[in-house]
Amino acid sequence: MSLSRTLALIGAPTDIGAGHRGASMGPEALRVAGLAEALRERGLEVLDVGNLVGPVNPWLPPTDGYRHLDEVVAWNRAVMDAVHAQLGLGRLPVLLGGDHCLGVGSITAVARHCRDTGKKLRILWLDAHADFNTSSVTPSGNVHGMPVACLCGLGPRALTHLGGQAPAIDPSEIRQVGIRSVDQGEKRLVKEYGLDIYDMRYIDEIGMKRAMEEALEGVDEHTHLHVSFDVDFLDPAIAPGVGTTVPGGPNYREAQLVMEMIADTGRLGSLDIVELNPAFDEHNRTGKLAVDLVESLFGKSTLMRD
Ligand code: 4U7
Ligand code: MN
Ligand code: MN
Ligand code: MN
Repeated sequence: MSLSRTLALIGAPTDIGAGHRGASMGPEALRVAGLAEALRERGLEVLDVGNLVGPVNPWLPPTDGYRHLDEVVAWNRAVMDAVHAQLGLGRLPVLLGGDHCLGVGSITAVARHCRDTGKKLRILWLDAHADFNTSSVTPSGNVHGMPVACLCGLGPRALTHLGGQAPAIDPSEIRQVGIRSVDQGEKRLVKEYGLDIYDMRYIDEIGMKRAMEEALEGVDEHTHLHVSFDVDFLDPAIAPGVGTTVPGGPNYREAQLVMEMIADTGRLGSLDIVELNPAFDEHNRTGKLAVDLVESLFGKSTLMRD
């Protein structure tokens, strides 16, 4: 990533795919925590393009295995169009979620951009969850538990074909890091689709450094690296401000190392920051931590290499 590249912050204030209300306040919490200022401090040009608009959350039970599918699709269309437009302008889009269902729109746009520009796509999915549920196996009907499946062509047509063609991505383009909660039916599906998962057990055994080296293997100058950062990736002891905490996540130093190693590749091309839920936070502590980590993602902690 060259430092002259302009970042475009795109707010998507919605919790339409989540199981708890409040991720809709995520974009503002990141702004209040000083995201734009911190990145400008790093010498980056940062443009906050404001918030997208979409339907309100009707907060209804699932129909046919999905909650709020029409509204989820509407938000994802808006996200896909905004992300694709910013990529076309040569900017690095930073999606401020919002819940993780928005990963469908964001990554569909990034995948299309990669096809248009002949880049190789590599997605790093930092999350406690695999987000590979379908309407038939989901325990909740919440679409934030389904975006990876949708991107791989498994899900409702309106989401799998959001960008016109399906699947938007191939499972071989994604690496999931930090996973420690996968539902019963979901487990079978991730195996069937051959997802490359660096779960916490594996990270405990080989260490974060080696896990990240493996996850980043093959990333080169032709690669567009997309990071989908679900804040519940982090251990709840340091990041309580999310709707779906799972104990046993990366600690502060491990999370920093993840961001630093991604920064070192120089290939970061787009970013989602999702699932931050200020309703569960303590004085925006988790928002501030997310900003701190995103600073490292853009090279802050590589002191010895500047
Ligand atoms: B997130 C869950 F059942 N798997 O599908 C589901 F545990 O984007 C949680 O990773 C999904 O935060 C979490 O509802 C979605 C549940
Ligand atoms: Mn997620
Ligand atoms: Mn998650
Ligand atoms: Mn969550």
